[in-house]
Amino acid sequence: MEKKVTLTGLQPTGVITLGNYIGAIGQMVEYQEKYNSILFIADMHAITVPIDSETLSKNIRQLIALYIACGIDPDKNLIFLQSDNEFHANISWMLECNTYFGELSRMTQFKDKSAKNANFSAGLFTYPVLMAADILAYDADYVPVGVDQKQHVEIARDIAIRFNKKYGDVFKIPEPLIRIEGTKILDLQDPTKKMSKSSENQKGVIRILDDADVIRKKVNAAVTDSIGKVNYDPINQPGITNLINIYASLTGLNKEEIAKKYADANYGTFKREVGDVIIERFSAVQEKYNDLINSKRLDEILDEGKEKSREIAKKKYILMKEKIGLRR
Ligand code: ATP
Ligand code: LTN
Repeated sequence: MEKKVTLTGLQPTGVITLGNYIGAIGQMVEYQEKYNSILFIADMHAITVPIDSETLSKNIRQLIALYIACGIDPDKNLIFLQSDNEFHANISWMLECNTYFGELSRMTQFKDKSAKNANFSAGLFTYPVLMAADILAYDADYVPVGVDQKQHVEIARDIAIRFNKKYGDVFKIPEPLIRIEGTKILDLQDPTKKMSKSSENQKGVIRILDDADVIRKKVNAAVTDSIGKVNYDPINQPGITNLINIYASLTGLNKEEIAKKYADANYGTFKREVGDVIIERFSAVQEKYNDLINSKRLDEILDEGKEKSREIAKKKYILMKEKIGLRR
């Protein structure tokens, strides 16, 4: 039986966080054994908000190195840069003409991000259509994402269904793949907010290249509550629940097992153990990252990915043109 296709992308908007690692990359490391995996860098999405060019190009290289350092195997995954493949933007335009203004206006990410900036770009608004192009060009069966991106995968489905109805069978209908545990890792200082790469408050965000002592400090300073018992309770104990989610995602234990294991422990002890598992996991990643960041191997991986991804997306682009009635 042919393997199913999983596809996901991350934006090069900063050093990836524990949230990205758990919500996106960690999943892909598991899936690469089972699926035909495609992992790309959504650099065209990153320019929907202001970002300076030097930072962007540094982030792109860093993110590729981090993918691999986190265990993404270039022999098992198609790895590429979105901007290396012009068919994404071309396909996106044809999809945009089959997307409603109203449905894009309902996207919560757009509402949140546009509210932060009086003068936001049109790209921020059409962002989900480019994302639909990323997914639909490769006939992805599954799109592993954190829960915040579910709505975008759903709109990709809606657009695909609409396009197929109008023009015939062109796209496979993708499904989001969302893990229950660790699906949304929260900011350690404000557990009502997700831990985000572009967050301004550094203390609440653990980054994959943070030193061990920095990680230790951030975990120790995580906001908790006055209940004093390690318990999974998102409403009354959001901070501790977040730490349980982190611990669960990195150890494979479930939340009941963790609550039981730490039933008699104080928060300090639990935080130390959470810190230990993060430090252990990240120091292995950092070692590999340092070997890779300046190596030629990275460029070879990108060149290969560019060629292969263009080959696949071009086929879909030509089929779309033909179905729409444009000259092939
Ligand atoms: P930004 O701050 O630039 O919006 P981000 O940290 O939210 O970035 P994205 O690049 O938007 O990250 O997302 C990359 C992937 O990581 C997505 O699949 C997203 O769902 C997942 N992800 C992001 N933050 C978290 C989180 N806190 N918990 C779990 N998954 C997350
Ligand atoms: N919007 C996503 C990044 C992204 C993506 C995609 C994820 C762009 N294109 C296609 C999955 C599939 C984000 O911000 N995390």
